[in-house]
Amino acid sequence: MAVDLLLGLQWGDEGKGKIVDVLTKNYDIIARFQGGPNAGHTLEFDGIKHVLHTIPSGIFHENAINLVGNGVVIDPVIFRKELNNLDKFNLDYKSKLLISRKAHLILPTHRLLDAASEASKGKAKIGSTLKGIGPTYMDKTGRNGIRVGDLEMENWQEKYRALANKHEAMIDFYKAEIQYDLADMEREFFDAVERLKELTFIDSEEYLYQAQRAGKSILAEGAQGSLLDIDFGTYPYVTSSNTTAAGACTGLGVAPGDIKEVFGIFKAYATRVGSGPFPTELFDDYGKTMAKVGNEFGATTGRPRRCGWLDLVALKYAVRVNGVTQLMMMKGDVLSGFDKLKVCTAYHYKGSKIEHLPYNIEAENITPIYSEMKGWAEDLTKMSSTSEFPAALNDYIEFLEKELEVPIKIVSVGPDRTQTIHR
Ligand code: 2SA
Ligand code: MG
Repeated sequence: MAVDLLLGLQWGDEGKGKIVDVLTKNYDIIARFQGGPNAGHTLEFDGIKHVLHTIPSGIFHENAINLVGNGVVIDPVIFRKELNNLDKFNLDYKSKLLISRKAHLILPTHRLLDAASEASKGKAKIGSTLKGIGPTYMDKTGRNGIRVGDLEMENWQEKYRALANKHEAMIDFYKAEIQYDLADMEREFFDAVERLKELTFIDSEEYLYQAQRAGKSILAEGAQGSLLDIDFGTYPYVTSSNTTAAGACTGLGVAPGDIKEVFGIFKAYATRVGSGPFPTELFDDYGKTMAKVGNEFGATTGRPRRCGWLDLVALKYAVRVNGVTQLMMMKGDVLSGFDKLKVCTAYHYKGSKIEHLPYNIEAENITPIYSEMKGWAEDLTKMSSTSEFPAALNDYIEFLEKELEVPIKIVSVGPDRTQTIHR
């Protein structure tokens, strides 16, 4: 059996959590392969909204195994909170939530380093989620990190102490004015580690290999979005992992040839949370309406998200880098009532028109070139089949398919599981 991938094609918050939840019935295993509790994956069903950060979005299905892969970074404190939330729903997750031994741990001092680094950057800050993501991946690539498998060793606390001491010296180096009580944070951390240890740690690459041999189907769930990829995103305003398709190979240990479908998920408009370039960003009433109707606030930090028109230059780039085979368009319902819609199809860049994403997409270099389209007035949220779609929505979808050269197979018309229309 093959591995399918589901990835965000913009700056995150495309609706990956919702679609993974919808697709889980088709899979035996749902696996996260990168990122950590910076992610906020929102699922809605039976009138309840759930936000997951580290735990894969298949957890609410009885039969699916949910795997936190080696490419993920785990904060035991946040993980425990997520488990406590699941407890409220009497969910028996113990047998179906597995953790890779090779996943790295976010320590309390990683969070402090994230805060100190951001404070030291002033206006140039990344706008990170302050969850310690960057410093944890730095320790991973710097070969200093502590992994889940270390928790099974006798001496892991010595390793912890040595690393935390080093971090404290680094925090001093930043001279950042951050207030903290490390002893308190550590108490919370060590408590939470005990909870984490109640779960099953596995050699996940071996597990996935055997699962594939046994004919099991696997869905890899991306976090953040392609434009936040450490290599292909709008560097340095990116996250610290590979959010693109290749990240699933390194973050799970699956072979490139085993990947079959690549589901690319995008919003019918664009949003970004945190700093960094955003060529189609809107500061007018259209943008404000998107933010308000779309309820555009960070699911992890609560920060307001910046909103703008759909950027096809950036979207094409993401489709190509990921090898997307099927597209899913989210939040078309938010655009109901717009008298017109704009889609960016090219950029004016240093005096000429270009149709690819250049090295530097800072606002001063780029003016988006738009195609204007008709909007639709109809409320989409109660629709259950494409036959109900207004003509202007069909035109919008067909225009995007033609430009992107990939079919749009799902159109989401609201946050609930049931508001999902297959084409
Ligand atoms: P970090 O914390 O080091 O990964 O931040 C680096 C940049 O990556 C952005 N980032 C995100 N962008 C959108 N959604 C994310 N998850 C949360 C959500 C974000 C939130 O679902 O809403 O609640 O604010 C996410 N995670 C990281 C981040 O904004 C920085 O630009
Ligand atoms: Mg999100």
